[in-house]
Amino acid sequence: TTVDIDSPLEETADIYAKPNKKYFGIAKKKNVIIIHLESFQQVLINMRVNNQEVTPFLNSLYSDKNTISFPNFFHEVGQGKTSDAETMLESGLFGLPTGSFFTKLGPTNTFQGAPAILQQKEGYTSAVFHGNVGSFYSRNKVYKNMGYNYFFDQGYFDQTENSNIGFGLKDKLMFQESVKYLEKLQQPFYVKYITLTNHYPFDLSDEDNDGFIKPETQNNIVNNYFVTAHYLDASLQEFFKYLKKSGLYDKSMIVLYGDHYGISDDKNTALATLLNKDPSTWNKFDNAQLQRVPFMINMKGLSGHVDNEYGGEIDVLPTILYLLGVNTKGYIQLGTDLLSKDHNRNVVFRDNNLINKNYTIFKNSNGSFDVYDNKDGKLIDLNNYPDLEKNITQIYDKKQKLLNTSDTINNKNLLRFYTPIGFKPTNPQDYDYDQEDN
Ligand code: GP9
Ligand code: MN
Repeated sequence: TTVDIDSPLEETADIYAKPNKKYFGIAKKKNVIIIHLESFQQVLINMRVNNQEVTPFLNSLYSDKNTISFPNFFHEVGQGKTSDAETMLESGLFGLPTGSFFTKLGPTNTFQGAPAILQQKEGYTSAVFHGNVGSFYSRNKVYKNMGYNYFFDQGYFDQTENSNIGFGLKDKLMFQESVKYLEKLQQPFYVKYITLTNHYPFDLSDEDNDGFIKPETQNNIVNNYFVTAHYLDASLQEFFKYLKKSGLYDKSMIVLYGDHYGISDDKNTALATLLNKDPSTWNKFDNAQLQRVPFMINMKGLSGHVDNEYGGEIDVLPTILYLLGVNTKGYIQLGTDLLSKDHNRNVVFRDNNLINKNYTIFKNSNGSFDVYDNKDGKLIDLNNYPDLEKNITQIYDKKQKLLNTSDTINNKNLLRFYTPIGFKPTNPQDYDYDQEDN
């Protein structure tokens, strides 16, 4: 069989947004610190429970004078959750419709990954910090294919009897333990912290709770979610304190994003009571609104504001690269810079449903569309708006093609046949951090 690389390439060639001069390169040669907020939903920002702020530090960061915040930013993962959020961030391609990209394809596929691009174009050193074992999601293999210089997994951190919970090291300890490595990294660096404590089933021991009183909905998972989110928030506050004290803050751009929901749709009616919404009228429109996750860019000197642009995880890589002054022309990346005037404003979920500024759009199994007006959450009778239906069909089909193209590129490992001009293919053998390869 022949592998048709040309057609996916042609289909993606027009996905390119002209950089916004105001932002292009404003973070050039700065360190980049990505903070992956595990299971963290935007709804937590500025939320109060029992008269306490759930996430006081992130709230302050959200409206900080040096932060650009995107309240209309959505996760776009399927079953691959964390792994597929990482995939979008590092590769600019979507994760998979079923299963985890990291587990299924990450160890064998060719990437033009963010760490490799930044190393080659701007001389960045790269590293990941994560409190779980390195073989989880095959990260120890996938990161080599992405060009990560270092991977500090659980084995690199001091551990005591009580230092782990759930999948691994508690977030506060992960940040603390990372410092001894971070300080030795060659600058500029591109590092990613993948937090872990705010993960289902959201367990936290009492000694790690600083007195936060959890809500009392009928669902205990929902109640506990607020406790671990509060803990994650406090761990970030400590880390920022360190960054400022050490002086690293002044030389860095910090990017925070939530990877996916923490509360699954079937528990959202319990959440509804805390949002002063009526659980009895809760529907798929409401579920879709809760797929918002944080996306914030914080940097000294950045003129901060809340940017209401609609976007999703697929847009993170081009956004970051543009801020660093790296043009992505010639790279197969399927999102667009959120700060560009050409940004594509239709956000596609991994199940192909859509959301944009005006509408939340679902395709039914019989082929018809359910379209909700974002203004009032009401279902629109498309019989009265034939042009709208036509327009939505076009957008849906275009995004379906985009997801299919991404799947083709990934499933057939097509990037092994395509190297952008000026990019040197990544050799996983150049990297050695297989402390426990199993
Ligand atoms: C595991 C962690 C969780 O190391 O990243 O992954 P998830 O269950 O959220 O996909
Ligand atoms: Mn996750």
